[in-house]
Amino acid sequence: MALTLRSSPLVAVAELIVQYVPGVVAERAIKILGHWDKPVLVLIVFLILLSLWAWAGRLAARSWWQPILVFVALGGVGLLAALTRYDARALDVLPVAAGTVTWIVVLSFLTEPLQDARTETEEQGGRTVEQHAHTRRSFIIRAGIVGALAATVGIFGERLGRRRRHVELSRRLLKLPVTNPDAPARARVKVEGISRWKTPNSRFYLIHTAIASPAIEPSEWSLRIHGMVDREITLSYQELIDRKITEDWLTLNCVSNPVGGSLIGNAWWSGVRIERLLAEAGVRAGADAVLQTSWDGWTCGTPLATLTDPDRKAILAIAMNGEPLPIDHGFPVRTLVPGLYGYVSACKWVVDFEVSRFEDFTAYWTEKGWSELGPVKLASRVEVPDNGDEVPVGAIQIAGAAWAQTIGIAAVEYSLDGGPWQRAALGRTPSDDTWVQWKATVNVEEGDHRVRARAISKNDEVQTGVERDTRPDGATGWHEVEFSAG
Ligand SMILES: Nc1nc2c(c(=O)[nH]1)N[C@H]1C(S)=C(S)[C@@H](COP(=O)(O)O)O[C@H]1N2
Ligand SMILES: [Mo]
Repeated sequence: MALTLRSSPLVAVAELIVQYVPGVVAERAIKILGHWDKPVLVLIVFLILLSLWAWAGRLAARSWWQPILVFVALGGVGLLAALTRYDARALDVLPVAAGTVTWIVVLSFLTEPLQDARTETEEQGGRTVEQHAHTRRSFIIRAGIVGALAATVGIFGERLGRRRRHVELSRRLLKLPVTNPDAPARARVKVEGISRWKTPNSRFYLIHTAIASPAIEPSEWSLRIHGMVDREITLSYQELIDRKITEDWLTLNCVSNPVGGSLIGNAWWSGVRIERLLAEAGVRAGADAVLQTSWDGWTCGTPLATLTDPDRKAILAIAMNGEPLPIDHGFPVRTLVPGLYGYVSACKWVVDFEVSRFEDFTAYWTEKGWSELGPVKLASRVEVPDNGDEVPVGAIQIAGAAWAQTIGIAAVEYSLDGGPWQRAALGRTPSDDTWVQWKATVNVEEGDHRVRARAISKNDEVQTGVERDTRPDGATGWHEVEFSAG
């Protein structure tokens, strides 16, 4: 529930059964039960579980491992059900795993006094009435503790999940005036194994400090623009989406992305230009930053100039790839600023814009030693082949991506086995704010090989080979991949 997955493993198992029950049986059940069919099915699954648990409890009297086997088998069924759903995510493993571990721990906690009593009985050849009473008492106390804990966690989790489910429903029912184009064909180099140019929402990396994403109803949301402005503005969600919506491709990346890493994605975003809002508020002279605050209290400081520059196209985004922002990506509204790392710009669940000066505040990450300004660094990576791949001898395709948002990529070069730099072919992107795919064909002989890449920006900057860590302002260095041909 805390993870706010769509439904519990129990429901997943019920759905799995629905999938495999023959049509006639299902029809008969629906005829008899009407729309109670699903609750009844869940109840049946639960009753079956209950009897299997009781059985596992009985087995525990004889051996410690037999009930574990039962639990693991049950967990296996839950896992199968959870992972075969159409919208399965890796995270769906967690509730099942947590559940299985809980069963095992709780059973051994409950039966421990009984085990102790049994060893005593075996040693002493008999038991007194007091010993029986003692065993019963500690068992009942433990059962009470477990029951109370389960109830608390259950109620708390349900509360937590209920809110998110409601927001998720509001989100799905929203009809926003946005589009969802496919990736332009010319942007794609079409090499097998390369990341998709347009990252699907479900594959887009996630970074946030909140344990559970805030669940915010659009009706509850507002953005306050204040601080060094002539007129304070408070904007409701409706007022925001009634404004002119602009749309564009943008590649977002994280300052913590290591060389060759995957904390980067490219999507079609829809939103409202920030420069117009700030113009309405009237930014006062002397300001050089906007301190953005999220619903969950996270903050970031964004250079004011990047928000007021019309060429920069910074937006308050309301949609990602044609859908209202996913909750985890900042629903209902987040900020996006081309050319800046997320930690200084891409505030999710954003509710407050304070026009200010960098010298007057520190934000969440700058307080922890990360750089105040976070311009994206010119970078590239090799995606095909992957580290450790086996490729055939002869001509093979190599490919990857490069990015220098707002500046643009002029060229990508690769070097095979430390040889001279060669130019790769580039995909043609609609703007300089997205990553660029590159590809080349190389000839490889049998044996081990390595290939590295470097990008050259439209400012003639050549990506540096100097290796630096992500902290404090982004990693540098050439990405190299090792593979073998045979
Ligand atoms: N509220 C909030 N917004 C946030 C963050 C956060 O921790 N909390 N992390 C930032 C960082 S470091 C990055 S890289 C981007 C990631 O956005 P994504 O999760 O949509 O990919 O969000 C930014 N916005
Ligand atoms: Mo980040």
